[in-house]
Amino acid sequence: MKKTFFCIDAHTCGNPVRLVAGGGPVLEGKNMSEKRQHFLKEYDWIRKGLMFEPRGHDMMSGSILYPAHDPQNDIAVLFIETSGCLPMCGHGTIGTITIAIEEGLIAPKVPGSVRLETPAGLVMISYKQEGKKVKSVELVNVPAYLAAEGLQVTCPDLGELTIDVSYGGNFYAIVDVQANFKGLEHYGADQLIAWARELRKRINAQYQFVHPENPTINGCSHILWTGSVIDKNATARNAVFYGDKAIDRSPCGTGTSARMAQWYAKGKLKKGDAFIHESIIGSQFVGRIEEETTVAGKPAIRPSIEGWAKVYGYNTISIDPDDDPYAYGFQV
Ligand code: PYC
Repeated sequence: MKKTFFCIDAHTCGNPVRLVAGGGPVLEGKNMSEKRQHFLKEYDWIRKGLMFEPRGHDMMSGSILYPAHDPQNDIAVLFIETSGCLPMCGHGTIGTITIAIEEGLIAPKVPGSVRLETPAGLVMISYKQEGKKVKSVELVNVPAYLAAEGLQVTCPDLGELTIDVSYGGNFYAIVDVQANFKGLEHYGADQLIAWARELRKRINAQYQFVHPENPTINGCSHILWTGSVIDKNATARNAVFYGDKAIDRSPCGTGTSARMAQWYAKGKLKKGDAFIHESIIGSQFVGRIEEETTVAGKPAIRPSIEGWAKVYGYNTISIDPDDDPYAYGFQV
């Protein structure tokens, strides 16, 4: 049966965000982590239909808003991406909040701030507005921590690599510049994607990553390649691989959080320091360590990430399996 979704499209520093403003399913669960599980079980066809070609593309990413479960909070979000339903998405949060405020989809209790429930936990937002336009969004993320250091894994063509795995709302394998990896600027995006796909498979076959406070968050889902900055004022640059074919066009909010946690654990970044992270296309997020904390006894940080988004389209999209063999999308 044909289903129709009312979507508002934006991009955050270059990476897409498609907010489903109408047509999203009613989900069961007492928090967003449980609702995420319900969506994955019953409604994943919506994600596939709206994210993959022909309605989306390899990098497509989006969200669906739900009422908050705790009356203190303003709103709750489910992230939908080509990669699945991420527990947390930084660029998705910045885009979703920009759309939701500019389009009047939410009315925060305190103007200029939003308490957002995500599957990974509570995220505190502040945003700056000029007239109707949201100029910037800063999110204070869930606690981020370095999960493992100095792991060995063999990458096709490159050979043996030493990686760290860090959590910033998703688990990231961070590939720093080293003898067998010269830096992301030395390789093509297609090459980084092909290596990352294989590397992720090998990392997850050799090692296990489970969030100690929420076992539904598990597995190393993202590969963060590092390299030299374009803008000399930037702290670092990255190319984050996710899904099967995507490289984040934004500097990646959860990836930036994971990398800040890695630098913090190695004594390279301290509370209050700015961390200006550059993406593969040169767009920037500004990160900062807001708080030192712990996750299951491990040193952790609560990072903030600031960026901007641009709303550019209104999209009424139908998914009709009765007369469309590609209703639920495809990948080539
Ligand atoms: O910004 O956290 C992020 C993100 C994850 C995957 C793509 N973007």
